[in-house]
Amino acid sequence: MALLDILEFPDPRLRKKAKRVEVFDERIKQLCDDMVETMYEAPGIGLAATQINVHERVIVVDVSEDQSNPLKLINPELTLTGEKMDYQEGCLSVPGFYEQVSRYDKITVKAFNEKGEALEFESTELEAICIQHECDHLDGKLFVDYISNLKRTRIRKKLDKIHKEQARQG
Ligand code: GNR
Ligand code: NI
Repeated sequence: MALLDILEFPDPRLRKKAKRVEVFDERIKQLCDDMVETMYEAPGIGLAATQINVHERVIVVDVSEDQSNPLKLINPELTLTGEKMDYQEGCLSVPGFYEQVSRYDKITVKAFNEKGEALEFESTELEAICIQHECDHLDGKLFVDYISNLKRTRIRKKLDKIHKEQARQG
């Protein structure tokens, strides 16, 4: 297993659209395992491959308290149902900033597991929010795209400054 570096906004690589996984092999299993380890270490409740600079349609999610049951979803496709609800979101790629985002509270998920087996299930509440957030990453979208230009610019400037300081310190 390995811990992977997480890209941070406004890194342009976070804007790339991920490609579908075509081959379910040992490499994909290893990628899923490394992503789960990286998510738990962060800690976060989800991670998309885009965030670790792998532009393939793979996400991992675990909203449980005890970090015992990671969902590994490949080529996920969502059907949005239910009603929209506001929730204060954060993102490992936008560290330290939290804003209200409106998402559907119920979704149907079609995906493949790391063995290439088809899955279909319903998801609600925080898990549904997280899966929508992760699927956005695969299309190059971030939660800050849903907030005002003013707020997004402020966040970008603050993170730019932090990144410059980090670069100076090495
Ligand atoms: O850890 C995370 N918490 C979170 C909280 C509210 C809505 C979405 C998330 S996902 C985030 C981890 C992350 O950045 N995944 O891409
Ligand atoms: Ni995120």
